Amino acid sequence: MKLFQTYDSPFPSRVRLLLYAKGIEVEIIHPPGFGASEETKAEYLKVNPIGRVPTLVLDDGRALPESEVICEYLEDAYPEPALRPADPWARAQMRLLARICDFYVVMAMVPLFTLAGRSRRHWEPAVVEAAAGKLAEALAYLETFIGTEGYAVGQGLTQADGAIAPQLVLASEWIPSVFGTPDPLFALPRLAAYWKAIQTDPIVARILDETRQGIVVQQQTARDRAAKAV
Ligand SMILES: N[C@@H](CCC(=O)N[C@@H](CS)C(=O)NCC(=O)O)C(=O)O
Repeated sequence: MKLFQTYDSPFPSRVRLLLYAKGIEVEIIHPPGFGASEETKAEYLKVNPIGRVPTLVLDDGRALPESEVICEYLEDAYPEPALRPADPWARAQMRLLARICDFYVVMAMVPLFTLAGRSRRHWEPAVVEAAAGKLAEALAYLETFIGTEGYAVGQGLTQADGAIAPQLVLASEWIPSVFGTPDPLFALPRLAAYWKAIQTDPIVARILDETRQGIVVQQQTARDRAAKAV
């Protein structure tokens, strides 16, 4: 199998968590037209018409986009070890936490991703403040539902940890460092305790390391491109 992905994005990280936990080997491919490349995305759109990462491509060529759908496929195709709780309520909590990330946390960060790609003179403080406020609201939803036993749900790794942890790198590390805003986790003690605990899980630690390094590479590439364009 092949995984088209980039290391800075939280969505493929969520898929890699399952791959690592289940010991599934895949070929990792940086899609043409993403980040380091000058190519357009035309070639990649033939693989995934949505044009986003990740995409899982099976050995027979069938391609599956969308991180949540890929995770569910991997769970069905490679059930052991399970990263989906057996208990229906716990399973619903896992899906709820992942959905909060996809629908509210990421959406709150989008204006900041957009600003970060533009020169600082376009960074209107009101836009930054509004986005930081929306992000704090979205993280407060996670605060309500997050588990208190070291993992997002129950006492073991689930798909929810893959959805949440890479987004907390962006929300709690990258955004404060780039925009000088306070760490939103200061006001969210349960989520802060979760964040501290989950980083001690070796598989989560691995995807977080990869995410942090991916962000550094992506930022350097953006700076190099901006310098070339001047
Ligand atoms: N709903 C999608 C979201 C994927 C997504 O938005 N990926 C971003 C990177 S974070 C992307 O590929 N954006 C297009 C681009 O960077 O050109 C999923 O869960 O896979």
